[in-house]
Amino acid sequence: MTRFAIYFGIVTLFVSAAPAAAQGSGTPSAQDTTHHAVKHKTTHKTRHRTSASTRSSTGKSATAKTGAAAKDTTQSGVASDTGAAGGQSNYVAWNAATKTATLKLIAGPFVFNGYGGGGAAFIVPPKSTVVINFVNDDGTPHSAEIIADKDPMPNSGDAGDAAIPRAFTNKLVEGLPQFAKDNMRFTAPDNGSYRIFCGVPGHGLSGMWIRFKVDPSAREPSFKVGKS
Ligand SMILES: [Cu+2]
Repeated sequence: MTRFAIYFGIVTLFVSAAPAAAQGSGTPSAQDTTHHAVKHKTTHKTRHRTSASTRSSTGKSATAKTGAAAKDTTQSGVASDTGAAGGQSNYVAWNAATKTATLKLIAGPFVFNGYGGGGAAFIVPPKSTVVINFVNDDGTPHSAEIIADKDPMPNSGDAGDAAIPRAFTNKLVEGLPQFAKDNMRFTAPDNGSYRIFCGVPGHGLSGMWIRFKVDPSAREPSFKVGKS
């Protein structure tokens, strides 16, 4: 008797829940449709990137992953300095012996090192070894990729479309979470103008990009503020 009552209760529950579910998914609003389209595109791109992501996972040290959240005082200290125009040396280091130009690239809310919309440029000598140490200092996921300096800017990152081989961070489309780090390392070409942009969908178009230039007349790297 009680068993029947429970069974009857479950059946009633299913029957009453069914029309509500059908109603919910049966008539999607226009907003829902676009949202789904974006989601689909994102997952597709992410899947597309997985083969390329092996580059980052092999090149990355374990400390970059685990130590990121624990100690980040240096990064946040520099990040608070981003408003100051004179803070170039905080971001750039140069090893003349190995011709290695290192940039600290701090992702903030739609900015890199406090600048967006091409408002700053990382300039390096030709054929230098470039190391870009990316850290996300923001609550929103971000990434970085070096792309061609041309419009229209793509909506999202694509490792296969990087203007320089290996010049992109891990989780290019998904974005690296807050305090996560990744390093990219590549050899600069002879010359050229590029953009460092965030590959998370919509971020680059919202202004999250700065310039990257290989200048044949440069003797050492610099981080120059101002549109160029
Ligand atoms: Cu971003």
